[in-house]
Amino acid sequence: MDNLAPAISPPGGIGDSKPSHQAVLDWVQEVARLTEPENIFWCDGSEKEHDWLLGEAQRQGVVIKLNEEKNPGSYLHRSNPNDVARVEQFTLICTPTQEEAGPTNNWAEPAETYTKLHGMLAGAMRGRTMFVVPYIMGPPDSSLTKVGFEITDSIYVVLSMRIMTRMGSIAVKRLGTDVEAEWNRGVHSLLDVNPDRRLICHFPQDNAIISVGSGYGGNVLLSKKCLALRIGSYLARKQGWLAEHMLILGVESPEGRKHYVAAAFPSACGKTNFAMLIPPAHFKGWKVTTVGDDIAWMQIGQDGRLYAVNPENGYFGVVPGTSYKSNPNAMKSIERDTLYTNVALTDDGDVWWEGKDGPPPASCIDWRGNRWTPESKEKAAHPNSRFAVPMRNNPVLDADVEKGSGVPISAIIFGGRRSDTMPLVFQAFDWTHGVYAGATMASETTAAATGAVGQVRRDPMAMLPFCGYNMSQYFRHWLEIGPRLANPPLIFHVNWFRKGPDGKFMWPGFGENMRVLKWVLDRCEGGRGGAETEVGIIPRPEDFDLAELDITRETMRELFSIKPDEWKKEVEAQSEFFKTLGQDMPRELNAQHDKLAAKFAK
Ligand code: GTP
Ligand code: SPV
Ligand code: MN
Repeated sequence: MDNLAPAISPPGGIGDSKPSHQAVLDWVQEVARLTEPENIFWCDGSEKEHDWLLGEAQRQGVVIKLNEEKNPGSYLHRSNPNDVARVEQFTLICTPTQEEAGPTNNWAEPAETYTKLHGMLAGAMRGRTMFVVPYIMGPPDSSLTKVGFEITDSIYVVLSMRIMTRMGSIAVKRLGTDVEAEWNRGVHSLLDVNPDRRLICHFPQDNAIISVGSGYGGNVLLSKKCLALRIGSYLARKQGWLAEHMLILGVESPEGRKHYVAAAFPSACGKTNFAMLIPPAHFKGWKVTTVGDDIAWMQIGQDGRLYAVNPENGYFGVVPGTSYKSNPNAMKSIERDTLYTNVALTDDGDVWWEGKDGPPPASCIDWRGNRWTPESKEKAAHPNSRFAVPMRNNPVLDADVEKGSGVPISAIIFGGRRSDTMPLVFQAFDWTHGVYAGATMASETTAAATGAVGQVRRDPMAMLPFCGYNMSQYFRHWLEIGPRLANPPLIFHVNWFRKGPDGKFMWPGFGENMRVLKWVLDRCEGGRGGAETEVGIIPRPEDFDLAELDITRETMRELFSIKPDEWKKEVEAQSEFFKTLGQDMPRELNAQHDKLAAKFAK
């Protein structure tokens, strides 16, 4: 078999910054004995190291350098076509009992799974370099910040981790020499990138992750979904905080009043776009800033408010559909220093994707490496192609993104991709009802995970693929947080994706979502009113600013309509979902369900 990742030999002064923490050294030796790499590369995150690794990655064809004029400092990586998204069916939570993982997770017995993985990893890095990547998740001076080490045989992973996390000596320093300190052990090997030998395994009790057989995104950047969400949610429950699949944005009025909002939408349902929103002209003087675009870690502050930090240091964003029209701030962010995965390459070394501004190129190389023309049947860029870019490139990065104590959250928004049933926005009656709205969230599946696209499934709080323990316990944890907050955020539910009879989205979305955000803020400030419906509070026409927007009253009525026939089905589907969660479901949520069901039982 070809060696997918031949060893590299760094010159002196590169790859040799071995930490002194004994437990780290012991663990690395143990993994090296098992995987038998040709050499070990200790990453320090320096510029010098980065430059050298980029050279090697190009030499090996792992990345292609893009046209320096058009895309300074940017590169393209193509993953194996069998390996282009998260694999939920091969993602395992390995807790001592199945009960702890709960019915929404794929569970496996830890000892057996370790044995199986060790079998797969035996000799897996022969002829390869084993990289040791130290990183932290969270701002350097936050009490929530966690240290992780990822061992990998993929240069692409190293290059990506340097963008997505605070990587290198900063983590080694933070860990110090205390052998008792908490840190995450992550082991990744490409093996032979074979779907039959692909497993993403989490051992929450051991704060450990082992990922084999993939080279793509969330499967292998172990900091992200694996640590910050799956292991993170497990630690959060134990330690009394929240690890959520949420963007965090700041929004400032022309008068200088500022709020922060956190929002959970499932994968490829608009978090990055919402986090970088540019208000339409009518909202002159309003500013939206980004704290995070995918993950929020939140804790209760001394003043009884909820405070959020973004554990990440970069964005791993969906490329297709990104344009100066839909998301100018994302476009500006990726003008330089970007590592693309699975987009198309033009003959002049530029990148292209479906939905980019301007006409398609007459000819280019598609994400698989084949010649593509506008006549081709296949997409030039994979629907789940991604950019990885440092968050400092974002022109609207929030000033408090590095603040260790986090930013105070005024509102939490849940939302899914629903072509019917769900109104544009509603406010939950109270915390418990808000938890219910999050717990019963559903969304059409997207290309972010392998499998069918466009099927409605329950995705509670956008955490279905990311909650590292029993979902009922997770709901209980949420229910318990509320009363501990003297000043809890208000909770809302949105749906940008409702369709009209013509099958088109009724709401223009993107920047126009500012109008929804504005109503949310008005509610937080106790200003504007709303009307109570069966499912929550919705804005009355006079509460909702539509100035300078070309939309009919009829469409607005449709967007906010609560249709009893649709809701009867919805209530039924929610009830089916709760049944699958078993006996442990918090009574409060079942009570919420019964209350809602009664309103539609006619
Ligand atoms: P992950 O990175 O997978 O977690 O995705 P995400 O939630 O950050 O989604 P993202 O912002 O990347 O958007 C995903 C897709 O939804 C893109 O194709 C966007 O163009 C599209 N999208 C985002 N916001 C809107 C919106 O308001 N309306 C419509 N119609 N589409 C949107
Ligand atoms: C998601 O699917 O929610 C992502 C992309 O953010 S990945 O990191 O691949 O999970
Ligand atoms: Mn995501």
